[in-house]
Amino acid sequence: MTIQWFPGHMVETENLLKKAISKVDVVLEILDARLPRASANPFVNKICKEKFRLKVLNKSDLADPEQTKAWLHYFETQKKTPAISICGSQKSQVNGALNYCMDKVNRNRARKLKVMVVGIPNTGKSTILNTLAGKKIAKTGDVPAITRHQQRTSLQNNIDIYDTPGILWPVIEPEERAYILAASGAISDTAIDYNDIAFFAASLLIKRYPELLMQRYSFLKTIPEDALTLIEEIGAARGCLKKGGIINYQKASEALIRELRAGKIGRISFETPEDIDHETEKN
Ligand SMILES: Nc1nc2c(ncn2[C@@H]2O[C@H](COP(=O)(O)OP(=O)(O)OP(=O)(O)O)[C@@H](O)[C@H]2O)c(=O)[nH]1
Ligand SMILES: [Mg+2]
Repeated sequence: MTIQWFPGHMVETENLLKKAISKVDVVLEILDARLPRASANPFVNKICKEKFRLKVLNKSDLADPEQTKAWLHYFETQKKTPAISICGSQKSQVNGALNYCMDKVNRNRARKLKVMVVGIPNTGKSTILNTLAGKKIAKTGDVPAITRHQQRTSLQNNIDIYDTPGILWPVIEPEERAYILAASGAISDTAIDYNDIAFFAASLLIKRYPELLMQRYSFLKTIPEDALTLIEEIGAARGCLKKGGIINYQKASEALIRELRAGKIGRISFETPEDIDHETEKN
């Protein structure tokens, strides 16, 4: 299975970024802390080679803190791009990310410094802009592709910050990456089958976070042996039933994904740096 969800405004944004990037001083690449690798758009890598770029692992309040630590260590060992983890609504943390960049770039204070915020959809780019501005300038929302046009805001200290629409790429492969992105909410729910996303998420939770599952779903007597069993148990307990008491898999899947995305099951990371090591070993 491959996912194709590349609406027209993403093509326009790619073209805009290609042109605008040469005039920018700093790039804040906003990643999702729960999926720092899957949420990194290869296009950003390509166009930002010559720019000072900070990888910002946002939504760290939703991610497994141990894994976020491991990811920051991983990026440090890569030495290509500095990385920092933040929660996008926390002013001190967002300012910390901007100040980190200010310390690294040679700045002519007479000229406005241009900071561009880029990344895939729904990683919190506009939230970060609003936090920096101290007021709601950009529209935000928990579905992908809220921002459709670039938006500039002037901050104090002679800084201009540019929010941009989230961009994906034409064909998302491999399958696991598409599932990770979908489970996080970066891909439109219309582009991929909900049951498939829930199956993927349920398998991941059983394998990596069984204790959190048992805490959240106190009706579970034992750790479910597979994804289907978990979804069925959730469906039965939450009343996601069709006529005759048959499990409504769509509704049960939606319940699981909704709670996972909202952080109700706990702080969960969808991938770890070890996954990369294992892939490297296999190749
Ligand atoms: N828990 C949590 N939620 C966040 C954080 N940052 C943003 N959000 C939420 O994530 C959702 C997406 O935020 P946006 O700022 O609209 O994301 P975006 O990257 O601008 O999305 P597009 O414009 O669609 O590309 C919103 O519901 C935000 O409230 C964070 O650090 N933690
Ligand atoms: Mg936005």
